[in-house]
Amino acid sequence: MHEGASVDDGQRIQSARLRAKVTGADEAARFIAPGSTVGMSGFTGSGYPKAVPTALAARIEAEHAAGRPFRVRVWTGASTGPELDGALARAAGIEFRLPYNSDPLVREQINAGQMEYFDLHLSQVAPMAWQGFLGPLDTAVIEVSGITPDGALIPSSSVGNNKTWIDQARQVIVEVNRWQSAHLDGMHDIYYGTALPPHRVPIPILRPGDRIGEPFLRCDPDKVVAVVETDAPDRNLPFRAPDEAARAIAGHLLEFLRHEVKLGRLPAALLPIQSGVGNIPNAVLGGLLDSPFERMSAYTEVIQDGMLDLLAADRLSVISATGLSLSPPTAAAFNADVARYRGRIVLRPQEISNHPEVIRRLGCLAMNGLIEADIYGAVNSTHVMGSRIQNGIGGSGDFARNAYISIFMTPSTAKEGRISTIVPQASHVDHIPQDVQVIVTEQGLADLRGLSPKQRARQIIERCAHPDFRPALEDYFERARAHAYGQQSPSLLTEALSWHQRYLDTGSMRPSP
Ligand code: 0RQ
Repeated sequence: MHEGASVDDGQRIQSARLRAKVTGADEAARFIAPGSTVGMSGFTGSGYPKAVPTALAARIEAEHAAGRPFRVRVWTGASTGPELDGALARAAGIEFRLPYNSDPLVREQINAGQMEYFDLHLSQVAPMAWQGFLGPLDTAVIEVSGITPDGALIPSSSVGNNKTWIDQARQVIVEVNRWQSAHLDGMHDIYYGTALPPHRVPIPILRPGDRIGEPFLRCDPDKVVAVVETDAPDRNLPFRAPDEAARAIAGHLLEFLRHEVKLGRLPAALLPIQSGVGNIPNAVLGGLLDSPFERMSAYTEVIQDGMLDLLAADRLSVISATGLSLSPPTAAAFNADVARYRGRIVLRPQEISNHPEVIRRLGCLAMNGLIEADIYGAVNSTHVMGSRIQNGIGGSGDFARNAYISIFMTPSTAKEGRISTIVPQASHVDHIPQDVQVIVTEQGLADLRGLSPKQRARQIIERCAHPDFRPALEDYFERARAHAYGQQSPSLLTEALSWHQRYLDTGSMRPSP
């Protein structure tokens, strides 16, 4: 705890100077001009502003109704919530967005060509903003849980790119959300030591729980043009109970980790784990709860329900992340009992939670989902049928390339069995085979470390592909071996993407009977 830091629940805004700037969301939204760039807080459905974006969307709709164009460029940490991405998209108010999105309407507009979307590694967003490639930032809209007497901002349930947005923006709008626990202070670690080359210095994190920064966001009070009070929950979707496939994937993965420990290739407490979002990663975390591994740690992006359960059960000793991503009941339970986790959760800027240097130094075990993998182990995490964006690369690239072991997991089929997630050639590549060491489906686990491309193909087809698609993959591979231009990674150029085309033509990748 930092002396004098904890906000009194009755008075979240302890700075008289900033209290004088309290205003309504509609008034605050008026500071945002058409065509301007807005840096919003928020990471995987947590800590995003709720009132100002909704008010901005209403203003945009009114302007459109009056025949006046009004769109903004939106930068965030990662995905946000319906009051931000959903509302602005419904108002047709987003011209350009970065970096990671999971809102269905935004996805639809990107895929319809109505919105430009720049999908980049999450660790690179802040450095790229500093490098000047993204252009100037006009307004930062940042949710916090409180304001200290001297005007420092106490972050809420995520940190994301908030430090950079506040530093770079010409003006700042602050939302103080009473729904967030008044006791989050001290959980954040805001590092002010980043610099661009040639002035860059090592990030001094040696263990996941190391604190290297400050608990609050610095913010020049003169830049704050409005403070808006809110009382609204982070809106994340509840997790599905793990189905049979998720449980099987978790089982294969835990067996693999036990085996690695037995061979002395991993310590008994494993190495710091990173887990992606979604139902399968959550099922794996659930499996870890019943596993023999003790005193584990996590160096990851988001804390989802399964991670918090591991922390509550003392199986995890510490978690470093940039945000929470909790289902509504778990978020309510967390808010009611934040003290229980004090000292064991560190929330950092995403530039640090996902920093390749730290991930490589700590030796993270990266576990992420995928859309499809090909027989050589190239992974597509982002584009359905090669061109339609699902979410974005998020932090999967930061972790996959730099992990000690990079693991990808997926059910072996999608869309009620009409799609094989193991294909002759990935229709889009986010992770090259060198960044993909283990692939797990409910069918089994392929350990690809040390294998040549042809050896990888045999493992992936045999261990990971669904039996309904395995013979066709074997047949493709054998014919590619016989007829390809070269024998390092044999492929048949006119056939490699034919499975995808068949899906587009017939609604199924299954070979015609
Ligand atoms: O479609 O929504 O219409 O039902 O894709 O798939 O099975 O619900 O899987 O939620 O775990 O997401 C890769 C998208 C997996 C995610 C991805 C369809 C499927 C469904 C979603 P519906 P599921 P998940 C940390 C790390 C990149 C970012 C990342 C992701 C929908 O893991 O976004 O890892 N990863 N970040 O039916 C056509 C296929 C398909 C397919 C699945 N082969 N072809 N459709 N689907 N496979 C977090 C952050 O970075 C913030």
